[in-house]
Amino acid sequence: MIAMTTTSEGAPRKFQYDDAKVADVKLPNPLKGVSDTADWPQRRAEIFAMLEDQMFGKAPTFDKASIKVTREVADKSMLDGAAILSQPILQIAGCKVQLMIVRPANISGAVPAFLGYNFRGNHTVHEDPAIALTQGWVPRTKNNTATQEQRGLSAKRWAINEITKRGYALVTVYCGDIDPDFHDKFKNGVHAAYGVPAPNQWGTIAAWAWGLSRILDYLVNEPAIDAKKVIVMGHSRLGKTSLWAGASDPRFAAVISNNSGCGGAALSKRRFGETVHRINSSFPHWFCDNFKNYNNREDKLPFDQHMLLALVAPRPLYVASAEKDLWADPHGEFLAAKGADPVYRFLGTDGLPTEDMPAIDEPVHGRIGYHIRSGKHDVTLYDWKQYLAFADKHIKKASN
Ligand code: GTR
Repeated sequence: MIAMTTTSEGAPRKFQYDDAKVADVKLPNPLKGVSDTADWPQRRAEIFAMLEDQMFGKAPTFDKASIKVTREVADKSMLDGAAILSQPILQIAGCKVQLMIVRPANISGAVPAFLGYNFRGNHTVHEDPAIALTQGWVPRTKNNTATQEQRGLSAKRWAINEITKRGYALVTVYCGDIDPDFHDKFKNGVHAAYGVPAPNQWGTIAAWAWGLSRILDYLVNEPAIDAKKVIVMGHSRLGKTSLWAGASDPRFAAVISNNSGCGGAALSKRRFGETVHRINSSFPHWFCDNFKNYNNREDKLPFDQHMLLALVAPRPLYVASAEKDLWADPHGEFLAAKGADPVYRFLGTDGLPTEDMPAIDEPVHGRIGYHIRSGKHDVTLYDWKQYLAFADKHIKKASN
């Protein structure tokens, strides 16, 4: 089936949803020129430089000593006493970044954590009225302003009870605190402090990823969090972000991509579902301008997304798809994980322990984890249960 739809520019486009019609794509070899593990750091740097220059854009260096931390409210008990909520505010490059940290109340030492952005404000993650209402621009709301009615709106996407019960903290931040998700030619968010980016400099996804590293700069000094065990997680556009954060910053202990699709875990060269041209037209601010050179020219890309995944190696990596999320190309997400597997194996791990795409709701949890869940584009309790089992296996039980 080929479905017709329109881009935000109004141009009608055809999108491929029939796997049988997708040509077998030839993927660049991530291990090109590598014969010994000692060769990998140089090859890794080459791959990183390609993705940075041609896709995400280079982010500025940052002096972490310039982060100022304030607290407007004291820590507070949450989840009927089972958890503690703290909400430090970080001043980063002129932006006020409000953290929401929920940690288990029964553990006094530092705990491993999941770090991930939310789409519409910390107050949407749980209905607790103590959670600060987001102050900046918010999408899909009246006057782009957060309101009390939105409390807990996205709670289903955040398994806070399960996360804290299992001995992990959740650290979440509204992505718009770092860069609001609309194209204003880079006048707002952290871009404002650095000027309009050159064609090879950071778009919004790279800015969000950079923001996650700044938050990690802070977490290193946060006694409640074991900063060596921070798992960066994101859904959809924020899954593209978690992958680039994990690729850019080796301090992230593990990386989770939930339904990240085009520009995330899905192979671009397959042109299945969302394409490079479409994503660059609908969201011209997400990637650097150089990426637009590949609009309708995916065959010319010197890399594909399996190489983004390989940049996480040998750290634990989880790629999750959803059966009905064809726009994100579940099969292409699996094939990218499979394409990263040789690097994981080369570096001495079990990689992705399956040749063939697993059946629906049958996860595999090697050093690369993968599942395709029944249902649509979303983050569900099922997804979180897999991430927790994966984190228990690869992060919690691992020694520092
Ligand atoms: C869609 C976009 C996808 C995905 C998604 C999301 O509109 O085409 O690439 O990122 O948004 O973030 O929910």
